[in-house]
Amino acid sequence: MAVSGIGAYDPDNIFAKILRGEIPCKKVYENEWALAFNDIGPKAPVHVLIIPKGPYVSFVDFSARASDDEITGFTRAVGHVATTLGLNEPGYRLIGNVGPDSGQEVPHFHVHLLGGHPLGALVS
Ligand code: IU
Repeated sequence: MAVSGIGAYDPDNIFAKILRGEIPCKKVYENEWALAFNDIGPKAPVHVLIIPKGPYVSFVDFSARASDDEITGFTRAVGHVATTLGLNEPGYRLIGNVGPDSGQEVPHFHVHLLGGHPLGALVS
C-alpha cells in the first residue's frame, strides 16, 4: 500500500503514462530503475525530472517501500544526469515535492534537477 498524504498510487497519472510509452517525453537518460526527461515547463535552463520506474506516489512512499536496488538505481540515475549535463562544478538544485503543502501536482515520485544558471536562495 502506498505511504503518502496524497492517497493511493494512481496508475493513470501522467508519469505512469510516460513510463508505459503512451505519452512521449524528451528523454535525457534511462536505466533499469529510473527515467529522466526534460520538464515540459522548464523553470531554469536545465530542468530535468527524474522518476523511478516503480509505482511510488512521493518520496515518503519511495523511501518506505522501494527495494535497496531501486533506491540505489534511482539515486545513481540522478547523479549520472547531473554529471553528464556538466552541472557538478557550477552546481544545481534537487527538489522533491511531497503532498499538498509542497504543491506536488503529479502523484508519481519525481525529483526536479534544476541548473544552468545561478538559482538564487530558496524562498518560502
Ligand atoms: P510537481 O513537483 O508535481 O509540482 O511537478 C510536476 C512537474 O511536471 C511540473 O514541473 C510540470 O511542468 C511537469 N510536467 C511535465 O513535465 N510534463 C507533463 O506532461 C506534466 C507536467 I501534466
